Amino acid sequence: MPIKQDGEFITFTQHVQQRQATHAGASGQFSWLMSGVALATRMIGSYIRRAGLIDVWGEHGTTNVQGETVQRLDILANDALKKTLGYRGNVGIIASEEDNEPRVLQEVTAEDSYIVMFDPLDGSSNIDVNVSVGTIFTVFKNPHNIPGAAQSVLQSGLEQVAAGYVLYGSSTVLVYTDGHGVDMFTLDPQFGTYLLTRDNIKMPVHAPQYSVNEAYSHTFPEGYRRYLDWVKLQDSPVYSSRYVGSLVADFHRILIKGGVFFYPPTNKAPGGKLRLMYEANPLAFIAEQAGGLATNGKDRVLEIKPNDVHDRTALVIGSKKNVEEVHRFVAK
Ligand code: AHM
Ligand code: MG
Repeated sequence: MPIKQDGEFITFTQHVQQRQATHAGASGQFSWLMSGVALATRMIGSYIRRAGLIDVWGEHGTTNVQGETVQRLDILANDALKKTLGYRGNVGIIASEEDNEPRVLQEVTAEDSYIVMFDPLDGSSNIDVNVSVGTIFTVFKNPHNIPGAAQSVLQSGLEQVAAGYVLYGSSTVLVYTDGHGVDMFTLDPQFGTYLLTRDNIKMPVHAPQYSVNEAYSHTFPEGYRRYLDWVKLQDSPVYSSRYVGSLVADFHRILIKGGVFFYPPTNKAPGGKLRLMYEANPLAFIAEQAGGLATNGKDRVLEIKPNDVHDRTALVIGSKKNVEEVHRFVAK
């Protein structure tokens, strides 16, 4: 129930609590955890809004485990999440794009302890130029029978308990699923809280739009190149392309308006560029919950078995019929 004229509203934390209340024996720990994620993203959003005024722009002078240049805002965003979740007693393990290894925050023995994985600031190339960036997160149960954080995090996307992202755009929105549909919350800057603005979002089944970094197309596998030839010949409807270069922004547009995003294998990234655990999986969970599809060009993303927390994957994600169109060329 989005905000009504009479001023009735639901905050993100209320929403999570209400959902939890329907689970028998729920302890409230999960909503405490999610309120930590929400708080961290408000902190990150505030750094981004003030970038240029406070000294946070530019490179940090280091590279991460994946060999990418780390931006100063990447570090601030990572720290905001780690510190906030560190105070939530039910987070056993966290894993981040910016850290080499999953980190055990605390040895939690309670049954309802969780693993949280995130890309603290997605869309690094857009940080310094006022283009939308985002935070992506996903939550798994912490399996107590598996020794070692590195092994505990290697669960397929089907095991996700909840996932979401925050898009720091012209407004700040939090999109969230707990496996019972997709809901969207908008940050009210005056209240400093996320309010429900759209519930049970369903993606259009098809839209004449595609999103890809076409400059690399000469290095894509042949099927993707044939799709790109085909799509330009369509005249009813004519397709258009949109590519922000921040996955969260490109995906969000598709969630609302439909279409397809794909990042195929390239010469530079033969296994795909995007990270399975904290980029593809959470967005795949949301896409499917909204009636869309997400694959690696062949297989369902959510069924891929990870070998490493930083595994990469090719990604084709979006409206059901658009993904099927890409598959007609690619999945052979
Ligand atoms: P990042 O997590 O280091 O920001 O990298 C992921 C980003 C995605 O947001 C985006 O879809 C993609 O990289 C853009 O890559 P490219 O610049 O190769 O098109
Ligand atoms: Mg990213």
